[in-house]
Amino acid sequence: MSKEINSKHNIEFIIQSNDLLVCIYRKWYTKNIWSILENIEFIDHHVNIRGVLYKQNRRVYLMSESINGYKYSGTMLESKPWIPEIKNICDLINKVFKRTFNACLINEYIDGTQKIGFHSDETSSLNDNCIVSLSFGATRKFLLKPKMYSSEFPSNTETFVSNGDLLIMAGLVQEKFMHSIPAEKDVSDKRISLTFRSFNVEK
Ligand SMILES: O=C(O)CCC(=O)C(=O)O
Repeated sequence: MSKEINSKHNIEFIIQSNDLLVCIYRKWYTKNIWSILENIEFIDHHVNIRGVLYKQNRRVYLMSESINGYKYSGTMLESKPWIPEIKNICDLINKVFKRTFNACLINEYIDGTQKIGFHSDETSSLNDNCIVSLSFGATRKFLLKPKMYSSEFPSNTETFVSNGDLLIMAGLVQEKFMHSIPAEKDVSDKRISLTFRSFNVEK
């Protein structure tokens, strides 16, 4: 087992049913790569909502050599080449979880004023519905909200993501749920999340 990951798995199942899985491997990644993450030249990305461009309340950076960019919310975020350490993490996750992730969308939340509202991720350009997020820095709340409340899912779910935690969303999670990292006025530290996805390769 690689020294970068914690071999004592502490898995927390947040949602688990036939076709849905949300779980968190607590303190999964143990290596300190903060200085590498802090040197990323994050981008202020804009999204297009009903013809109006809005600056996202967080900065982002996309790494991939398989796609030219990721189109979401009406605009395109261009891919940059991999940073070797992050490519190594991608390879490690692919090996451990038997996936084929080929892109990493990185989110930077400067402090608790920055957030991502309830949304589900665009999966039509993915060849695998599984999305994995690895957290660094500040602990933040992570919320899940069913698109349709039911007897099985009658309410929203709240958990948290901390430094080194690996969150997995698989199966029909994007179809049936929305997720969010809400604002938290008491959080003064930065959080950076690496979200790994497997895109259909562009010809
Ligand atoms: O920061 C995170 O862990 C979640 C990010 C997210 O929801 C997304 O990139 O779609």
